[in-house]
Amino acid sequence: MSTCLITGVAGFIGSSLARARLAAGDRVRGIDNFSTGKRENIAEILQQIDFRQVDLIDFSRVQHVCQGVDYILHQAAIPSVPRSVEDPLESNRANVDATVNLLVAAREAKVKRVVYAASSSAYGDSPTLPKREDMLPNPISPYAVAKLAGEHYMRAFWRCYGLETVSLRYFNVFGPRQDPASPYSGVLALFITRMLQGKTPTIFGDGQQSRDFTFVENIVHANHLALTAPGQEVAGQVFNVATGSRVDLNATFQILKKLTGYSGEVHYESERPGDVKHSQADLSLAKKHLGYEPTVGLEEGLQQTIEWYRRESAGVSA
Ligand code: UD2
Repeated sequence: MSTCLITGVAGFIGSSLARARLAAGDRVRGIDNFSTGKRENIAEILQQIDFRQVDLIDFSRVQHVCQGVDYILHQAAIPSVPRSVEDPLESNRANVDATVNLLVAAREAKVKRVVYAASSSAYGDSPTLPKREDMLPNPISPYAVAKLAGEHYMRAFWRCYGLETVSLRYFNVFGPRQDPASPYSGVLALFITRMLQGKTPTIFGDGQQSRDFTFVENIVHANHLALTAPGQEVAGQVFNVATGSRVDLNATFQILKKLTGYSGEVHYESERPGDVKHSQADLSLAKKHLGYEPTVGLEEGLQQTIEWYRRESAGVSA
């Protein structure tokens, strides 16, 4: 039985990974500092995991938590482009310093592999679509720079110390348990919860910006493949994880209208600084080396997500 450490386990991606690793028969250790994660995301699995409230900035505690660990799924981060534009120091601490601490501790503890939640934001505003991993990165926000720095550290720890690392560039992940409560929340969590409440969503810019929105189950699947693929296929590498298609925000709003039954309008405000215009993944590399194929498409993922938020709001008000 392997012990898998999940950082950011109380986040919506980390908590989905924890459930999947438990189902796969792993022993799961999870850490979170609750800066963006939520206790309720792990409430129902708390008895099955070894949870520790640890901040990755605290190096001696990170060293301790890595003892006896076979694999790490590193999800802990402070996401959000606009949040990083407002506070680049915070973004750097939580996304870069924390990652370096984890890598040093993982190497000392002889961890077998670290899989890292990298971001599609690394591509920035380069015009070519779809985005391929061999394109020159062009990050345009502090968040994008920080996540890209994490990737480079991953590769450096493979090259310099032989620690097996894999970076998965997630493209705009959404799904159940994603926090809709912050102005920095992902657009789909914000739109769905507002529209279910009959409140007007806001589009920043003209709504023609497009995203490769990826349902969280695809991310869980890719992490499983990244953990189990032979080292010679994946160590030191970066892979896109997405659906391979894109949809603009105006069209997304129309799809959500149909799925939620919302009959109101959308409000437009000026574009956010640091925002990327278009994003879409080329999945050839992930297919070739990980055997990755997306398993859940946009509409099906949206339906599952909407159902989850509906049930949550019914539960909260009951
Ligand atoms: C970036 C990354 C994504 C992930 C994420 C973490 C890109 C292409 N994607 O997502 O992979 O790392 O950061 O935070 O860089 N918007 C509205 N109304 C709202 C909220 C957002 O119009 O109420 C717009 C926003 O301006 C942007 C789009 O929706 O154009 C998506 O925004 P987001 O915050 O959900 O994610 P994004 O693309 O910054």
